[in-house]
Amino acid sequence: MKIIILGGDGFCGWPTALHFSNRGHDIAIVDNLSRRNIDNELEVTSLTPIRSMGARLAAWKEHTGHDISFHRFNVAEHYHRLLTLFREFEPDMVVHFAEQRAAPYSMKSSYHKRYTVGNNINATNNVLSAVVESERNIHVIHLGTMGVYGYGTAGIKIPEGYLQIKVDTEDGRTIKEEILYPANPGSIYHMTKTQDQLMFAFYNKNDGVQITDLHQGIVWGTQTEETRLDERLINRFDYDGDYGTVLNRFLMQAAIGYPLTVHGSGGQTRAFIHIQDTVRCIELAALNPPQRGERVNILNQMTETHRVGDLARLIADRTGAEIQNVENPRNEADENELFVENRRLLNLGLDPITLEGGLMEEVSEVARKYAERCDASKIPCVSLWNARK
Ligand code: NAD
Ligand code: USQ
Repeated sequence: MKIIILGGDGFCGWPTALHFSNRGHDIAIVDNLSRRNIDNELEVTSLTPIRSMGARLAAWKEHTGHDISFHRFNVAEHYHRLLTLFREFEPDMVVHFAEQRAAPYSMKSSYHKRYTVGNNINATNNVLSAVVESERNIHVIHLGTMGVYGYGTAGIKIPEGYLQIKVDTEDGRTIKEEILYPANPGSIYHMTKTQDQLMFAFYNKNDGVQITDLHQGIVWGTQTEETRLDERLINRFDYDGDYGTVLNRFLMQAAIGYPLTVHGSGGQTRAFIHIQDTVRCIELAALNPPQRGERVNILNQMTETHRVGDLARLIADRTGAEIQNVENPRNEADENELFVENRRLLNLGLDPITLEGGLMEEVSEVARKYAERCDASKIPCVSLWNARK
């Protein structure tokens, strides 16, 4: 297949590009390097020493003989470059990662809110518009989030995208319908993902665009089969208060002897998936596209759920790290249950990497190895959701 990876320099996009390239697909990466520029803005770097795109691609060619082309432009702004690429490269599939993905970053200030909304919504609309204008049958795979559902369960397992409802009519009949699960975003970033869902529903209904939306949980881990081949291919590892996600932060904090920063009581339950499984799930989605005319294909891309406090205890038990309950900077429930339906990817053949299995390997292979690169002053979360309360 010919595949364009939008956001292919990022944490999920880079290993996905290598995974598909390794399987013989023809890959083009698009990225405007905005994530690297945000590192400059926040005065922090990936814990792992990520190389320039040129060095990454040269190392990949050296190891595998495969070429990957790189196109540096802004998907949210440079519509005609995107359309031209669709026309000239003639992709069968586009994987769309090109969004600002950190909830804390999206809540820092009005600038960050506006940037996140403008970037994410325009990027998604441009992708869909260009697919239509290119007049090609391109399967769009989007990386969405479990956060579109909110983290409550209303007493049911969160279904894969659609909720079955029954509505009583005035003339006494009961109508059964399936609707998009009601959106309940907890940050500006998550809100953009709920708006992406509406764009997918519209372009799918109006133009028949074939779309798979993967509602992914929090990704942990760093390396995949391909990024491990050479240090020049290493994946990024965010640990700072804005971009670091909870489990990777705890792993790094344990490695440098920093008390694990549990927000509030730690009763928040979230969904998780290892980066190697992210890549496998995207491949499964690629191999099983929706048919033309079929509604948007939504799959919950997560393998386990955990309470944040339990994760901290698990890591503390294994590493001897201390735990510190810090005041929660976010406006979120301190306690929630989370039951998630994830049978669709399991039925397609996903065999998940478990936290039990992969945790300590991650601490020693990555977090301890690069611990001296950590700037501990960047660990606290300084983006306050509830500053006005
Ligand atoms: P990331 O920030 O590491 O990667 C995103 C990449 O997209 C970056 O390289 C960035 O430079 C690029 N990009 C952003 N806006 C762009 C634009 N307008 N034009 C061109 N390139 C642009 O993020 P990630 O962790 O790889 O996440 C990728 C996707 O997966 C996101 O959409 C995110 O919402 C989703 N996701 C991530 C996680 C996670 O835990 N990391 C979990 C669930 C869902
Ligand atoms: N948390 C802590 N301590 C920390 C950091 C976070 O207790 O040091 C808590 C947060 O308060 C929150 C939970 O851990 O309750 C998860 O936070 P996170 O930063 O790991 O994840 P989140 O903000 O939800 O965002 C991440 C990705 C995002 C993706 C989302 C999937 O950055 O792109 O969409 O995970 S999900 O959580 O399923 O919505």
